[in-house]
Amino acid sequence: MLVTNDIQQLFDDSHQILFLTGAGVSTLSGIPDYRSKQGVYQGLDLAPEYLLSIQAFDEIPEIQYQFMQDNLYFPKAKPNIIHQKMANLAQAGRAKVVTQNIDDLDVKAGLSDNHLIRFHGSLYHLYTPVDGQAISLAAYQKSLYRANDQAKIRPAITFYGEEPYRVSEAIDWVRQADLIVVVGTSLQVYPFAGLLEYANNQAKILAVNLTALPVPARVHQVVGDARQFFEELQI
Ligand code: CNA
Repeated sequence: MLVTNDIQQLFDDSHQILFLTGAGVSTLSGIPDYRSKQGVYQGLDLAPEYLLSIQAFDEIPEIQYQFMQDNLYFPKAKPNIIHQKMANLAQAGRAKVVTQNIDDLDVKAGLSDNHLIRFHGSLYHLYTPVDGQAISLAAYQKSLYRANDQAKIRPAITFYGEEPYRVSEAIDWVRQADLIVVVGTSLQVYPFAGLLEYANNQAKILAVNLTALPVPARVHQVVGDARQFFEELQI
């Protein structure tokens, strides 16, 4: 049992719930995370922080493109019970979500920008930086380069070395929350990992993750499977 009576009570009593999520909410949908034992970062020849950097997009774009095609793109993946329950609560006006995920599964579960911040963008928004033109996924899957002029295509994700999206809005959402629930993230990537510093003194903070996290003492940690947690949670 991961959801104790006290935890259920916390959800029942809260009006402004904020979920801060990472790759662990999508593993159940068949998308690997980065840092687990089966994660994408295992066995790489290049440092992942370089491979997924803006510098690598400039210097080794074809290697980066192949890596992303092979490891990050899962266009057929479907949202799971975690995305669904977060979306239900958001649609009832009781929750918002700030995610590091770039897989669009929260959008597929029904969330839109007024309840969702995709802090690291989306793999499925593609464009040519040279002129900002939108490119289809089908075209990008065929080639890194636009057919008519060979302009380089990129996804609108936050590469290492770039700024995340909607940072000040995310900070406001953290400040306004009375319950913050961190789910499925190793909290290794900044500035996302620093968002908790903006939590209101009265806010309650929960972290649900397979492994224990380096978080302040005020955070109540639930070490376990997020799927089980959301199955047990009555929301
Ligand atoms: P991470 O560093 O790979 O951490 C994931 C965490 O989730 C780990 O601590 C795991 O133990 C935990 N975890 C995995 N499965 C479960 C589960 N079922 N229940 C509970 N916990 C679980 O990934 P982060 O999200 O922390 O790192 C941030 C990066 C990863 C962001 O820039 C993302 O864009 C990027 N990423 C995104 C996706 C995606 O969009 N689905 C996939 C892989 C990586």
